[in-house]
Amino acid sequence: MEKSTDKATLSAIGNAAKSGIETVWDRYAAQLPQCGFGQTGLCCRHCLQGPCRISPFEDGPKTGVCGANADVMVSRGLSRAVAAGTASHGGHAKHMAHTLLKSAQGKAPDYPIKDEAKLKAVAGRIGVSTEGRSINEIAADVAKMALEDFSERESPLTWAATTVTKGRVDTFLKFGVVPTGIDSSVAESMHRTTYGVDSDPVNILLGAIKCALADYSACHMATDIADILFGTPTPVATRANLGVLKKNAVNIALHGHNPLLSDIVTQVADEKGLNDMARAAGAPEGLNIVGVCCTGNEIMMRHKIPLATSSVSQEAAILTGALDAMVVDYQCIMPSLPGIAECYHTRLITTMPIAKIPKALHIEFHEATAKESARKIIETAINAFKKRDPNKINIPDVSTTAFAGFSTEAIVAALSLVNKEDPLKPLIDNIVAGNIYGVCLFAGCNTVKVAQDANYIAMIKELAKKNVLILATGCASGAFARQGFMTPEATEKYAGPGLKAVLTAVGQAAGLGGPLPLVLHMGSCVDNTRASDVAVAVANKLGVDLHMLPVVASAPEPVTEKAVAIGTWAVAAGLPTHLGVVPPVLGSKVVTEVLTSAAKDLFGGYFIVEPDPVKAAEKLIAVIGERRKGLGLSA
Ligand code: NFS
Ligand code: SF4
Repeated sequence: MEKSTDKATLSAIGNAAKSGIETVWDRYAAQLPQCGFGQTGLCCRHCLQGPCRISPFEDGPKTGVCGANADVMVSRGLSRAVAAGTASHGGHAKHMAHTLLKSAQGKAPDYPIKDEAKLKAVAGRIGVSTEGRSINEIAADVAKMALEDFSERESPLTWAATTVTKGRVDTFLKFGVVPTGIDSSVAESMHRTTYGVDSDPVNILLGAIKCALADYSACHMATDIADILFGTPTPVATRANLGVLKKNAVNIALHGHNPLLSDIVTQVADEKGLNDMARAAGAPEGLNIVGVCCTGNEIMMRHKIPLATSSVSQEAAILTGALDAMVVDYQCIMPSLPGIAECYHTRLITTMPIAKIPKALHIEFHEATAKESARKIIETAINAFKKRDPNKINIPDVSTTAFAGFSTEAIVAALSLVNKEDPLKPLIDNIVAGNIYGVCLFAGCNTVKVAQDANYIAMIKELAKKNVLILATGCASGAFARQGFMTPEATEKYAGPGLKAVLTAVGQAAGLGGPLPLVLHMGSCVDNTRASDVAVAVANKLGVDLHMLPVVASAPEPVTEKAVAIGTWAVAAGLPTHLGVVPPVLGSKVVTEVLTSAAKDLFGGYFIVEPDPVKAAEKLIAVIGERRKGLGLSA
């Protein structure tokens, strides 16, 4: 089994093997073969009469004890995955909304409003008046409206209704999938999938879509508030991969999701006193902050913080022996981390009351005293540095340049250098002319089930050659960053002639003296909504709906329930959405059919499940061709 295509990761895993330390790949091997019932979605533990399993063979049971058949089991399982994903993005967004409110009320002095223009733009969109009002008054109203989106309300969610096309709202209303509360959608999903409630698989799936649209709303809200509090990203050049760790610095990795933690630690790490303290401890280069996973994307875009690694290779950062502290908040943090940290001097620091791990050091992070908590965290890292074992240090000398920070606003700003009056026009004209054949948004994670990054690399080469514009978020960004695809050189090397010409024209107008990078880094997973914002703007300008655009999405190496939720809303938004790993649905013909085919009739979007990356790229190119034909463009 090939573990990774990335040299740095392989080097770090090599360190682990030499020292007898188990990694995620060893634990995966120990699980094989994985259970066939689970893989196909044919097991249920939703009540105490279970667990029940359905036999895929002729002679075994065809229902669980209560009578639930394969379609019910599979649809309920999928629906609960979407609900869990929504709960996660909802928790993240709510945390941001509460902090924005505290900021406006003067109760969170370390979170001043950094981007007033974004605040006013969001306020204008959701109907909060800005005329003659102070920034804090506006912020308080925006935060209150955000918080109102969490519980059951009579009207559609503000963050859904104000951010999609009119056509989408009509479609969602028609099929009864308009969410009326983020948390209440999660609760409703749990209710309808518990023992003896919804037993109609299609109805259960529509419920899952409704919940996924609540997930979309939460993601959009999280992005909006992150920009308000920390600034809307603009393009920056930084570096990616484990080689960004420094032998002569106190290395601190920030891992998890919410910039409420990582942005503050990054800000505090600039303080002279703390850097002097690091130097006094024996680290001539002071403090070196690096990112891991989505929070790494957040600080990469806003502060040029290098991205050490992401997703499936998170353990590798510790395995370099040079990481002094890994600081985490919530989501995608492997429970294995403290066990690995224990083999080194590394301190694993948890910060959130809902996310503790035995053997980690817990330093609780409070918004009211954010910088104080951040200082304590950094001091802990400096103290850990003193205990480094030089014999265990093995930092792979592998890193590459990566351009990041292409927010919607930054993309529009770059395009307006080409056409000031009508920034979207150059983009649309080039799509119409076929210089840009279509757009593919890469999202999601890395999984042990695929050699790390292999699917990303194979797919992007095929798509770029065919002039497909590539956007990326989340750990898809991490993959492209460390593999060197977020550079102008990659554009030169891999882009087809039309795409290269467009990226070069925009890059030159922006004063880069060369093309834009081959992959536009749009941020973390919640920032998938930045990509949908661009699609919505284009659709509105063309006077068509999202399901007609030559835009597709792909999660070639997905892992989490959050990825399932995002994939589901991408389908509801009208995007053909590729998955490179088969989700646990094959046990139900009905569910498989709805997701890969019937969904198209309802929403225009549908899932394309294809583990072979080259075939997947071919399928996406064919779909883009169909969409182009539908718009009367050359295919
Ligand atoms: Ni997205 Fe980000 Fe990464 Fe996957 Fe996890 S960090 S929120 S879920 S693993 S892309
Ligand atoms: Fe079995 Fe039905 Fe209970 Fe599920 S809900 S465990 S299928 S009896």
